[in-house]
Amino acid sequence: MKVILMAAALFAVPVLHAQTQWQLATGYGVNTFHTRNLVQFANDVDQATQGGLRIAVHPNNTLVKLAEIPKAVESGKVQAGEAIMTSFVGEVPIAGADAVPFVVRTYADARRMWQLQRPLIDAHFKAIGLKALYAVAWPPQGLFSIAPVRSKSDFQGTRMRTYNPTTVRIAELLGTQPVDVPMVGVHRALSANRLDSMITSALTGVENEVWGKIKYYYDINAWFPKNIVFVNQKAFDALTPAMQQALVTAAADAEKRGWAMSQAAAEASVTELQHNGIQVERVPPDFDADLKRLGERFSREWVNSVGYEATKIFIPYYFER
Ligand code: PCA
Repeated sequence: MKVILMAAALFAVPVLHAQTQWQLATGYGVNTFHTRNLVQFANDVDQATQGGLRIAVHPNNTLVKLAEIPKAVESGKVQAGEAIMTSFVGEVPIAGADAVPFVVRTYADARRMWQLQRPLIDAHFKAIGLKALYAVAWPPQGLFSIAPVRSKSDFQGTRMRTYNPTTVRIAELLGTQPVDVPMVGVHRALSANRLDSMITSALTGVENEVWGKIKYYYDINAWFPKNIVFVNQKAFDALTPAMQQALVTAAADAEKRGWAMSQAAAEASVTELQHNGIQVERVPPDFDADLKRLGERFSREWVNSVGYEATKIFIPYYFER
């Protein structure tokens, strides 16, 4: 008995402070670079707080489905989440800025857009009880198709995979039928002949091994959507100041690391599509002009729906370089 008590006392020594355990839900798969980055972020927090704050990452929609993650964190059902920023547009219209087509064309511009968007996101998130930690861009969005695409009319009577309000509106403007499919379900939807085309990153094409069905990838470089990692503000406020600081520092590191991972994946994945027999092409000039017109129309609609705040991003973005 004495021995057991001594052993218990020995084990008790390292626990100097109470441990906080958080659940973090994400809608993306384990192997996606966003999730790998997130797991490293959680490990960094664990180390920096000496196990004081443990974040359990639940990938692949297992804890909460992607579309429901914002509300689940707002209500405190889970303490933290990662979602594509456009899943907030219903509550925070400015969150859609990074999915307006043909505005951001490079990673440098995507970073600039995030710098302009961040103060607005911080303010809106505060109002809904959230704290933004970091955001990382997906690689640029291109057009995948089973059949060659030469003009807008090729989309008539076809089905396009969508993943957010922007892709739904684009599908409508192209005259194709939107089919909502989560990223992790693209392979299955293609195998079941439910899709003819989709706009997403080359990386998402690679991770879903789309080459069985998809024959063409058009590098239209349409936009750079971002994922955002956020926590319930009350859960954050309940941490000790040292833990809060550790979390914010680890988030800044994760943001830096994530953008570098994204850029590396962007280049590698286009090559990988080619290696697997997908033709990587440019769209014909006439169709390109149609796409740009469609993008302009989308921008006008977006500015109109967001109102004055849109100018706080677009005016400095375009005129204060
Ligand atoms: N992949 C995700 C979002 C953007 C991207 O490149 C998806 O297709 O759902």
